[in-house]
Amino acid sequence: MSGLLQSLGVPFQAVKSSVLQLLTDPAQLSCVDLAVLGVSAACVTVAVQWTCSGEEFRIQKVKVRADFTPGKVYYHAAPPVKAIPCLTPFGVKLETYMRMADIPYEPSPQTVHMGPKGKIPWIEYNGRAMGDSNLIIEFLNKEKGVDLNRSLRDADRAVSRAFVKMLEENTYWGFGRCRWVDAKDKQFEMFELPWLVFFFFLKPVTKKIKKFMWAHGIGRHSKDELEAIIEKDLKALSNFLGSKPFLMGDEPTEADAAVFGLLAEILWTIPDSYMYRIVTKDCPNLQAYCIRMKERYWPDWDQLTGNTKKDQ
Ligand SMILES: N[C@@H](CCC(=O)N[C@@H](CS)C(=O)NCC(=O)O)C(=O)O
Repeated sequence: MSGLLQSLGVPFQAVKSSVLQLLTDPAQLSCVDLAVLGVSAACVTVAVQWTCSGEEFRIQKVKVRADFTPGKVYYHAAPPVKAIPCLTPFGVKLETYMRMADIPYEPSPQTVHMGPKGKIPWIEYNGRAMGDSNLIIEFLNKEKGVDLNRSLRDADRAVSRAFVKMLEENTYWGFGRCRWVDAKDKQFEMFELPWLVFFFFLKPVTKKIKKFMWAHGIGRHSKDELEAIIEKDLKALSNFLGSKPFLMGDEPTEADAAVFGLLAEILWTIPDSYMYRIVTKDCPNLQAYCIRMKERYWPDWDQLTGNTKKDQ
């Protein structure tokens, strides 16, 4: 170990003296200084690119705890911020599902670690890491003998699945653009995050979202075209919900976790967006639904969002 530190010491000294030279007397920079600065800049660029990219090589084996309690769910996503207990709709969805199904879970510490699929949320269960909210829900249904859809006929299950897929595979991208592109400069204030987290984690997400949206195809539409598509999604959801208390009827079912996950992010994290206007003004039944779900499953919402890491 000391050998490694010693061998790192030489390049570190070289970088330090070249940077000092650049800052104090750039006219006297030698060729060696220029080479050291060039190599350092290239290393930093590669490191930043690597950190911010979503390439396959970032998907790696995640470390799971060795001392787990058998049968306990260890939940990983983004920590609560001022506006919402979790910054990803899929996280709000998974937590809501576990609350609906009475499955206790232990949230991870206040840091974001991507799961086995390079995404959040994910869980650890009996020493295994598992990614993707839908696969996790299917797994927990079997493992814990849960079926929140037991009252549904096959045709209702089909409709419910179609709505969830519309929201997660289509509407979600409209939300992504509202939050990470259109409202990117408001996030710092909105989420009350420590400056470092905001600058190094949240800011680069804008670039990534644009890349993902382009690859999906939805990012190739003009702003007006995209907004018209998303408006149709939200109005379809609102029309189907109608005056029912929950998506599929009088009692909540699995789809409500996903519907609430996305609507909660729209309602509580992008207040200046057209999506917020649709949910609150054009489709007030969606807003009322969201408040109903929050009151039923998130009595600790204010406590979680009031206890963020600001100024730490
Ligand atoms: N299908 C996944 C979607 C999860 C997802 O897209 N999570 C986003 C945050 S909202 C993420 O981790 N993105 C990081 C990335 O794709 O690099 C699920 O249901 O869990």
